[in-house]
Amino acid sequence: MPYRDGRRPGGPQRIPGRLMCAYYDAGGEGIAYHDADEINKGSGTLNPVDGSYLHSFRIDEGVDTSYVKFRDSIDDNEFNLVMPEKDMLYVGWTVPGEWICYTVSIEKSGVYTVELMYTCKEGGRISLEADDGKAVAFEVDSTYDTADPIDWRQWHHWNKALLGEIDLPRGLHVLTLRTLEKGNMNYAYLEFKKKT
Ligand SMILES: [Ca+2]
Ligand SMILES: [Ca+2]
Repeated sequence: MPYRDGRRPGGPQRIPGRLMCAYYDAGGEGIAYHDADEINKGSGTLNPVDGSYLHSFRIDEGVDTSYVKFRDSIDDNEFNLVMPEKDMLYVGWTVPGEWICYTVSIEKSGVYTVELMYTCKEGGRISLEADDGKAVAFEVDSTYDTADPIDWRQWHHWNKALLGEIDLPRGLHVLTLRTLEKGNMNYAYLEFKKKT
């Protein structure tokens, strides 16, 4: 799947389907997102400023973004529960109280299952809400593995899990993803499937 240029969002993401978490809306702090600080701790900080697309992705924004690295057993490690896709962008450095907006085009009203491709160092809790509707909270299971001797890699144990269900309205809406508890999670994508 080709990645759109997140700096110029190419229109709403579609539901059912995969919602790429790094492709949040334009508009900046307080409008499209709230982040704990103004720095992107991935692009331009952890990842060097070298002009490459993945290293400079949304470099001037507060949301912290990085990408799946298939080298040195960073993200291609033996502790993954589900292997992520190489170079897949994700939102990391998540802190409780942060939120991110996504304009979505929803094909049909109804109940959708929600899966998350993620890492989670210590368990956590997130929520989703459409427009100013009722937020639905989801528990996120920890991917911490005591067998991994490298402490920083606890942020790189990927999993894809069914979080639960959400009732969504048809048409164009704004979904808000909130980090409620604990943080220390990386969000690659949410996957929505219509329940029949
Ligand atoms: Ca930040
Ligand atoms: Ca953050």
